[in-house]
Amino acid sequence: TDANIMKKNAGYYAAELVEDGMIVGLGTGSTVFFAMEKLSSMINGGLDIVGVPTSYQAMRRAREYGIPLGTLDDYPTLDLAIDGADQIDPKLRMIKGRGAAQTMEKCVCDAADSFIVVSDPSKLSDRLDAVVPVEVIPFACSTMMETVRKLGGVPVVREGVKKDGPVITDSGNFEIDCSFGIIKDPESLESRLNNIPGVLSCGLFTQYSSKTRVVIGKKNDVEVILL
Ligand code: DER
Repeated sequence: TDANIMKKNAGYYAAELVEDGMIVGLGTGSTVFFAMEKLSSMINGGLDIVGVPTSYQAMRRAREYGIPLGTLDDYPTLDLAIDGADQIDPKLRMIKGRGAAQTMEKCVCDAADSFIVVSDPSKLSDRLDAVVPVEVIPFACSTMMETVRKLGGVPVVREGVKKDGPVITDSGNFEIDCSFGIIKDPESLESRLNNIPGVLSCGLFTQYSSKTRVVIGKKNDVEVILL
């Protein structure tokens, strides 16, 4: 499909930014998979890298592609992190977490010198108004949802599709999808959500714009946006 062609163009372009000897954060989601596919053939061609996966799924897929893996524990700082996003505004602030992996994705993004976001035109928006996923320990879930309501949000526990009951994240917690409508001050909303007791992370990524390059896959090429 056209969407896959655009994702593939973005992913392949991002992979070609990876240099020999780099430690590379590997994000979660369908677009990053194309970057992994390209890295796999570059590794067959002699590229020597270590990948740090952001989820069980990213780890599994990287293994299938033969990408040597390490952990954030082994490599506390990374050269590059390649990840996807759900919504990106003109200041390169973004919302992530559709895949319920944003907690470890944010750790890997934070550890990286440079953040490469692989996406397609559908992710770009003049303002942030997408659902904000928030990972919370089950113990605190109901109280946290009350606090989200007081912040003007509508919280919904993310339910499994092939599992009865809530989605359980790779860290064993719940993911709460919070709708706020148009988010006028994403920085302060991110810190308010982060500070709710029991919350591990939220999908607002507003602190990384200066080290971010957004690669927008198009049908025949890519557009790279940076501040
Ligand atoms: O969950 C995430 O944060 C993923 O990166 C997601 O936002 C992007 O997934 P996609 O590349 O399949 O759209």
